[in-house]
Amino acid sequence: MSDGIKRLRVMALALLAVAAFGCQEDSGSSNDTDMAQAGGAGGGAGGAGGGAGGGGGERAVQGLEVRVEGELLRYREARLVAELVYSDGTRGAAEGVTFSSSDANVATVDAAGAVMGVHKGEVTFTATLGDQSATLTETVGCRYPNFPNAVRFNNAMPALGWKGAYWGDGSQLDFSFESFYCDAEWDEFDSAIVMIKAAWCAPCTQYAQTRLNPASQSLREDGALIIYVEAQDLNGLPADNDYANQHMRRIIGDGWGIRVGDASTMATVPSEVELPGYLQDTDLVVAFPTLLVLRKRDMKVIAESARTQFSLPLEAIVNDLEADWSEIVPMVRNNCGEGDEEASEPNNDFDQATEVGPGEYTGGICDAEPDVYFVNIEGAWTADILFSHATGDIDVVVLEPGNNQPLASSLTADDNEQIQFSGPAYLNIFGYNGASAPYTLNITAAE
Ligand SMILES: [Ca+2]
Ligand SMILES: [Ca+2]
Ligand SMILES: [Ca+2]
Repeated sequence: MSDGIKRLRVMALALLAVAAFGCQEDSGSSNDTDMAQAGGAGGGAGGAGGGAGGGGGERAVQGLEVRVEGELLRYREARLVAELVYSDGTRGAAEGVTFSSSDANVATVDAAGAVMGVHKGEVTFTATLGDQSATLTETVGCRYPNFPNAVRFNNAMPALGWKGAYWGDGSQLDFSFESFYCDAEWDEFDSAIVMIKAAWCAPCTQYAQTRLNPASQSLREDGALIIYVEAQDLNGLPADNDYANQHMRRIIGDGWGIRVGDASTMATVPSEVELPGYLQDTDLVVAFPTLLVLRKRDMKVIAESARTQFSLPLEAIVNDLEADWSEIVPMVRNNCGEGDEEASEPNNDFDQATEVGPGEYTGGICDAEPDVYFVNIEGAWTADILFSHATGDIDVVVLEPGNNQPLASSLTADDNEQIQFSGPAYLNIFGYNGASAPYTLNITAAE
């Protein structure tokens, strides 16, 4: 396992291929084509119909018919097509038809007949042309989007579920992504934030305590459901729902959000199959914590923490679910003064690390890159990073090459961070979400 602080590996991550934003619309695009063709044909036929209506032809209009093209499903588009039926049994396109829906909470329809499923239920559409009208009663269903058998960026989240999940207040529920996507009871949310964590992981505890839980009510108001997934217990073994509940209660009390354990993960579509450990085994999870943001309308993973060297800017993401979050480059407002940047720049990765021993060093996080120091001390040592949180929130971790899971971390939202470690190690100092500030690094060796 390796870290959520993949954020630090700026260079390596910049090379990650960005998944192409393929537009695999389901029924919508093919219906667009159908409509374009129907519309084209309709131009000619409509002319003929107009002639008939005008009394110039032999056929008389007998009625109007309306049908739906495509499946009526929640969050998907379908199309209403209206045709005139003539006394001789022929049909022709109807021009200038107006459409309406009996219940916009079940499905909406626009002037061109484009239907959007809103909720499961029954709805009646009416097509009107002059004194002709036709109705069609249909049922809107819900079908979870197609998904790969893994968690992948820009793909729909696998349809997982948990029986006996917990809310922060200790009450229980059966939760599934399918229900979240399909059922009106989850209407208050248009996104979900999934934090995949481990009880043994100190950065996870710090992130839950100092970042996510304090922001939970604000994120909720922005329509985001928070789901804490406890992947492993203190011994590194898969944790179940009960363990997740107990552990989260210990670290964030009754903080708002759902708590589940990865040992209790199930596949809920199409059938219920136990999938213990599914999330921690998925390739995308290379470190704890891993954060995912899911967009409800297509259940796609629109942001994930393994792609960025910085923590996900959750507020910004859940407030702009249609934006491209594939490459998150935080806005850095340089808060360094002249001469604050240390002479050892560039020092942005392991290869460029500045070797240091006990002593005091001044520097600054002045851009989006970290400052990497190689602390060359055989015994125990302490690193204190002194700065003003009001100027910029600096965090620090100990990382080793080839392992994304921090060996030690200090990720608070206060002034100053402190790390204790033993033996030679790489210290990575960085700004949280693009923060910038000058700092003093004090390294002391144990007696
Ligand atoms: Ca620097
Ligand atoms: Ca640097
Ligand atoms: Ca900090």
